[in-house]
Amino acid sequence: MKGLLSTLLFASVAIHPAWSVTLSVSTAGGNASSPLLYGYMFEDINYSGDGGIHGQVLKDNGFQAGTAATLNAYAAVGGTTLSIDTANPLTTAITRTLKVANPSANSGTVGFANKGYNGVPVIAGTYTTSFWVKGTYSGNVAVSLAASNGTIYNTVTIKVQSTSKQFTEFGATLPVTYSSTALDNVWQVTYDAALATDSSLNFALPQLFPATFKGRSNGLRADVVNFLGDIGGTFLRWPGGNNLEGNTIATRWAWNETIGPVQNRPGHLGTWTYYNTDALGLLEYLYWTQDMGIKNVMAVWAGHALNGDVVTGAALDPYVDDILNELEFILGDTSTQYGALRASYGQVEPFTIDFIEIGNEENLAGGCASYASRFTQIYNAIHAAYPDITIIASTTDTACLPSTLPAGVWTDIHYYLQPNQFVKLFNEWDNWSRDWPIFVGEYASTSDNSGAKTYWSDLIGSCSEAVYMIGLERNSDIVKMASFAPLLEHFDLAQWSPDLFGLDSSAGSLTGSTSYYVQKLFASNKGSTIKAVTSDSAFGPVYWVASATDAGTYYVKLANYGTTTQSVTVKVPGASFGSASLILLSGNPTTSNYPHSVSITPTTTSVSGSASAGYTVSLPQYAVAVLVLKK
Ligand SMILES: *[C@@H]1O[C@H](CO)[C@@H](O)[C@H](O)[C@H]1NC(C)=O
Ligand SMILES: *[C@@H]1O[C@H](CO)[C@@H](O)[C@H](O)[C@H]1NC(C)=O
Ligand SMILES: *[C@@H]1O[C@H](CO)[C@@H](O)[C@H](O)[C@H]1NC(C)=O
Ligand SMILES: *[C@@H]1O[C@H](CO)[C@@H](O)[C@H](O)[C@H]1NC(C)=O
Ligand SMILES: *[C@H]1O[C@H](CO)[C@@H](O)[C@H](O)[C@H]1NC(C)=O
Repeated sequence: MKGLLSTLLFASVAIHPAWSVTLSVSTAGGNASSPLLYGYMFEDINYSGDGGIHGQVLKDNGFQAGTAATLNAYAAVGGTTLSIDTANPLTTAITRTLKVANPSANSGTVGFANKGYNGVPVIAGTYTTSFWVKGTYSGNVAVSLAASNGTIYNTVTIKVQSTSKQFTEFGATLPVTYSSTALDNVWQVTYDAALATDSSLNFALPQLFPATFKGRSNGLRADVVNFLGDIGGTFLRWPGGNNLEGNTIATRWAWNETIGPVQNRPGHLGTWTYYNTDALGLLEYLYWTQDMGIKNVMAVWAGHALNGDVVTGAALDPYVDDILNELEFILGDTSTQYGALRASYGQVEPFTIDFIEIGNEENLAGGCASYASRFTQIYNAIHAAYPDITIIASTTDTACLPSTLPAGVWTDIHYYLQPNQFVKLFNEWDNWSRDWPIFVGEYASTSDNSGAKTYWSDLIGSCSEAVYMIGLERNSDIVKMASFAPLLEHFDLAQWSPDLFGLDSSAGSLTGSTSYYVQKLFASNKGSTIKAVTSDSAFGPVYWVASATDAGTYYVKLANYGTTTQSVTVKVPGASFGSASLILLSGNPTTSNYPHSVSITPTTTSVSGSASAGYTVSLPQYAVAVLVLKK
């Protein structure tokens, strides 16, 4: 029954008779389009934070998970014996360190390696590296990037004078001149065993960073942020997602455990089955958005964990206070307790927060019944202290919301669907109350039309997202923001697929899915006003939206959700343009991009024609395109 239904749905789309469409774009009037429409959603999932966008590339560097398996990220060099030592903690947060016992001969070049997240990236550029060591040693220590067969790519020598009394930190920059496509490169520390008068040395919290974005210490990978920024999004929703909520109240994302020197951050078990080091913490998120010049949509914990536990009424008060402390840390001046704490970490100037989302998907996992009261309690506290911040409720479901939403509140809705389901939602917002602003905080086509889970987006799925996004943009007077999710995955360590883009440890592995290119096409080519369009046929299989900038550039977005090529003619009566170009994403409908195998990317061609006679373009099956008309 299910199979028959999806066949019928598919057929109804595929046999549409139109082979050509003529659109006429009005130059007059139009609604203002939300300037923030296309942005990003981020949480640490599929190693998108640790092992992904965060710059630190050594795995289990603080043994935070506390399991024996964390030793698997390490390898002995020169016959040493490695063990996890709890008797020599670095700090009260980093309680486990690596004991490196010399071989019995107590001579030779010895040490240990860290294998990173399925390999350490070796990409030409300047790395920074550091480690703590305890134990008596006086002499040189070499820190290298090496192939798994022992071939050294680059080395830096550090003079180390350490004692058995305490941990001392050593660091260096490491210029890397070679890029490697291998997936099993390592970072390694080697030294002369004869110079270690103790039979072992303890190493703690080793760190390795490729070039970071804007050169920040404990920063983000510059290559990953640049790849993200290429999309052209306007905001970042963080730190979750389910990873904000926690599987239990105890494992929620707790802002105050993610700040300060990394050796003071204990990390926590994230929602997505692995331990987060929290080296990507509150300040790192704020630098991320500040350095990219995008807005914060910060989510705060709303008294509900994924196991269904909720905290309400007076019991919620301490958590509301905690949110106010968090906001004081971010926004307070240095005369405040938490503003002063921020300054003590090197950031004197307060940050800017424009949007706060209260919880995540509070309609789910037993959160609905209590959300109205939890939302109201948290809203009242934040709004009283920060009336200019726009507050977002994490569901549009009226059953879970206060009967009257306070003026100015936006609501968030999420969709993980099959392609045909997205196409059916094309006009979802057409009749929505114009007084009720919408944030589509997560969406992605995650399975094909038979229901089979997609591993990595193909053109059919991405085209269906484009159809849905055209519906969003047509309604972007009230659809204020939208963000695809999840954002990023480490290809070898993913817990959820598909994601927007991904990487592995090899050079050149950053890979945009077909959906990445749809996001980029849409975010990078948008006007400030939505223009009325008349046409000689109804929507489907071709969908469109037109917008114009104040300077008079017109963008006509097009998607062909069908199996036959469509000819589309676009006229803009009364206008005239000096150039017309088509940015087209097309290819085999069921093809996906993979690392080192990217076959579907946009192409740009110029289009002949005129505003009055029209510009005619050809849209292959499942193509997504933007016609750009410039004065
Ligand atoms: C070791 O691996 C590197 C990198 O893959 C390679 O260039 C080199 O030829 C290998 N050396 C040996 C001896 O196999
Ligand atoms: C963080 O705040 C919680 C209260 O929400 C408190 O129990 C905990 O001790 C704080 N952690 C640190 C490191 O200050
Ligand atoms: C929106 O309202 C119009 C006019 O009442 C109606 O024709 C149309 O079907 C509605 N669209 C949706 C998607 O409900
Ligand atoms: C502007 O918004 C109204 C709904 O408030 C809608 O009816 C109209 O079609 C929109 N105009 C354009 C050009 O999108
Ligand atoms: C991504 O993570 C989820 C949640 O941990 C897991 O269920 C899924 O199998 C993972 N996906 C892949 C492709 O590894």
